[in-house]
Amino acid sequence: MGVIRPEDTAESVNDSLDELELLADTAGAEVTDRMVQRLSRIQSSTYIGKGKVDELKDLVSEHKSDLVLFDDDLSPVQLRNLEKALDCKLVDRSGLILDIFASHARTAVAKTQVELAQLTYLRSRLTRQWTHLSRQKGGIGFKGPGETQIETDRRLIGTRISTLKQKLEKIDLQRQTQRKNRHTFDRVSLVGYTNAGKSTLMNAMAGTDVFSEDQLFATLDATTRVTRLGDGRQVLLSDTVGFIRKLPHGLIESFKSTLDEARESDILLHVVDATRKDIAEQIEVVEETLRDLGIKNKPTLMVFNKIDMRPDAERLAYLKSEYEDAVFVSALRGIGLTELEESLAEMISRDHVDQELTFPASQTKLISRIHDLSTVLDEQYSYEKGSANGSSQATITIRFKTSSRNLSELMIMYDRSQK
Ligand SMILES: Nc1nc2c(ncn2[C@@H]2O[C@H](COP(=O)(O)OP(=O)(O)OP(=O)(O)O)[C@@H](O)[C@H]2O)c(=O)[nH]1
Ligand SMILES: [Mg+2]
Repeated sequence: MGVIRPEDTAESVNDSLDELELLADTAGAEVTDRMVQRLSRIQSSTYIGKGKVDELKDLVSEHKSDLVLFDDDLSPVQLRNLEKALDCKLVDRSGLILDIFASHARTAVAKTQVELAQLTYLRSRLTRQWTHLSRQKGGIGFKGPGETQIETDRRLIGTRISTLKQKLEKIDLQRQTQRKNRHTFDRVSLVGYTNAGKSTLMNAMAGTDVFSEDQLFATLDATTRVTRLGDGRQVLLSDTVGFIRKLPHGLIESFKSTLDEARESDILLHVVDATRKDIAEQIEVVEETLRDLGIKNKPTLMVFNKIDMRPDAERLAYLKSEYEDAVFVSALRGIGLTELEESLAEMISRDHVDQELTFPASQTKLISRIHDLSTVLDEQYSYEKGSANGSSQATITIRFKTSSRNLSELMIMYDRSQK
């Protein structure tokens, strides 16, 4: 069930419903029919108009459907009223996405993040009359925590949420330490719409074996690997979770640990499925989600993927003129990967800056950090005659090249040492 509001076009709602159908397919449901309603005002009690509810009920009994999926998020009251009126299980878009995340979570981190997102979603839907949740047992709609939490109340959920948050904070700290230790490499993250081919590209570039599948949200946790580019330079490449329209906010927040990888990288590779007809919208959704995550102003290379599938020639020509620096690849067939690596290497060098610093040679920590984080171009010691007692102080002048991100860390250290 989709709704066309005055600000929507019928086409965009249709695209969104196509995607809901893909989501349903990924979750293991078979779609028998779809319905849309043009609405200038959302009905507070049932979201859609009363006449439409009756039509929907007829459709449900005609197909003997087990489930109605709503493309928009419903309030607890709307959910309850509709379930009652339709006498059928109801899941909204966020609920469905959470469900897929729950069944795809493999790693401990992903599982923790999904559980947190589910409970946040659940808590926002708890009302005094929340018995309808018991109907969502089995099949689509809350596997895992949803089911086990049914008998608990808000307070218990609250406690569990803080436990999970603490657990994730601990993981964040560990990951931060790990990331610190591998700072010398430039960091590149693959971002993009779900199913664009990020994991396939990761596997092609870094020789990894990340699970990739024609499914939405195949990847839920970050994988990072050192990879060597054509010019011999080594970078850290990370693959991470994909984005989608109307991604539940709680989910984004819960996935902070996984998305930190992108947040802290030097360069983003924005992977786009060039065969999609709603390409512009997918790009927009990714850019918007990145902004929501506070990931702004990162040097980004656009990578249009799946060119082996012969995307529409007109669209391709448009993309080439609109995104001059973009590369066109097939991650699956290994087409265009050399060009991709060349463009990436060039971007990295562009992001690197020359810097010269002079400070007392006794600052050994700063010296070794500079060596860790940059390519040292020149290093000179000089000895200045000290004052009265004739002691001399050694000064070091280092010239080095590093990424802007590493430079800011070094400058903080340098400024501190000057005090
Ligand atoms: N024809 C073709 N298919 C591709 C290409 N790259 C990826 N695919 C297919 O597209 C589907 C999705 O690929 P993934 O690498 O899992 O995509 P992803 O962006 O990691 O997706 P999520 O992790 O689910 O967000 C898989 O079936 C891939 O085989 C390509 O260059 N050409
Ligand atoms: Mg993936």
